[in-house]
Amino acid sequence: MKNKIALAFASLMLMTTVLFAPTAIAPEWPPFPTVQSDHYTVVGGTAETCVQLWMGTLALSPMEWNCPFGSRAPYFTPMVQMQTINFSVAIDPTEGVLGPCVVFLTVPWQSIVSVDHVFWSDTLGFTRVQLLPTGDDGMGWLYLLPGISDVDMYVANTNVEGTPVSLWTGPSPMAGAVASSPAWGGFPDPGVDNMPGFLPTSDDGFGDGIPDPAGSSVLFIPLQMMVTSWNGTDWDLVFGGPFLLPLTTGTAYDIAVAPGDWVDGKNITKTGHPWMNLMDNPGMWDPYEPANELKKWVKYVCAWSFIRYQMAPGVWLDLVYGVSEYKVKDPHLIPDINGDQTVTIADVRIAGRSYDLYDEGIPASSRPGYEPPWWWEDQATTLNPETGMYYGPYPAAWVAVFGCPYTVFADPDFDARADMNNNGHINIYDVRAIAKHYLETIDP
Ligand SMILES: [Ca+2]
Ligand SMILES: [Ca+2]
Ligand SMILES: [Ca+2]
Ligand SMILES: [Ca+2]
Repeated sequence: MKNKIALAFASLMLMTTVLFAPTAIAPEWPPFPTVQSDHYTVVGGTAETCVQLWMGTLALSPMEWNCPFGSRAPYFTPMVQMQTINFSVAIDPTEGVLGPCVVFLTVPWQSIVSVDHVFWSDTLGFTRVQLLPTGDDGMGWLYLLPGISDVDMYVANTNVEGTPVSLWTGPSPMAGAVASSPAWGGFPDPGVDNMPGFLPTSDDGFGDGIPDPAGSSVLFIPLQMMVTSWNGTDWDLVFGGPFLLPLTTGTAYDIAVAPGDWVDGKNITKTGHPWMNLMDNPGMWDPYEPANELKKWVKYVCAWSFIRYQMAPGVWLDLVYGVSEYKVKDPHLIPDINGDQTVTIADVRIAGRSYDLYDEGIPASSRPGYEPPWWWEDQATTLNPETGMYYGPYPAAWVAVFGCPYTVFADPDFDARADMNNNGHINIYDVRAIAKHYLETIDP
């Protein structure tokens, strides 16, 4: 088995080189000029994932709704992920019927900072999951008027004769039709008008049949996932490949259709929130007004999956994921870590409940007195009573050489939302960083 894995990993490394080559996405993307450019930070959010890695007929230990956050709740650490969003002048695709009502968004790839997390995997040992920009810009659509868009994404992902396929599913108006498009780099096809969920044309599978408010939006962020494992001195590439982030301010739903597989039927639903306060001021956005207070915050969500995604000959990945991102514009950034637009005692309490607790995957040397779990020394030969599998594929000799450089499990109740300085430990610094903004609010 060890040799099999080593071989598979070697071919994966070859394969990922190919997969990581940037590919042009959406050549017909409208090149409208940028009139506003703002920096947004993810103040809160979640990422839940179901993962099953296949090597030949060998199904390696699955992770259900807990990866890449192996031993703690799947909250994002605040203030880590960020990006610049460029806003175009408002366009009128209806030639005078509606007036200017669509703004095109561009996310320069150089500005994208995404997930970087270390956790323990029974299969791979200490594992680092990074989501990195591909070299292609993200792109999006923002609808300024109520009722002109239907931006929900209801998708079922399956595998047809070796090829992963995304299908629209109910209540999508195109349930059963293919959703993903090669022309858009695998993202759902926005139709011949190049605008997802734009109702006057209604030429795509976005939506749930209920028109959405002003400030509704779809955003495509092309990322690549890089999974590495710790060999004691460095991170070895395990596998990697494209990671699509199709985001909506509406509802996102995905179900994996993989008869006979562990992930069959796994599904997730997430609900976003339109751009504030465009929602309360439809049509009022003036991109040339320097003092405009609009588009202060937004909640984007994504639900997606890859079924039997081939990472290398004989190696497949089943992956179902749901993501939510609460993005706030920089001048309005406050530690509203529970996402209700005001810093209250509820935010401070999140830090209080987590006080002096440590995250998984932090360097053990930074944690005085840390004792690895009892099975650590014999991880290659000890069966995990919960999974019935060995704790790890690493030879026991590696343990003697490499020691236990990272903590294996998070302390129970560790809550990453409160880790303001992203050091894997909740302490007085974090409490103060939240409390000093007490009662500050984003919405006036
Ligand atoms: Ca369309
Ligand atoms: Ca809708
Ligand atoms: Ca709050
Ligand atoms: Ca901290």
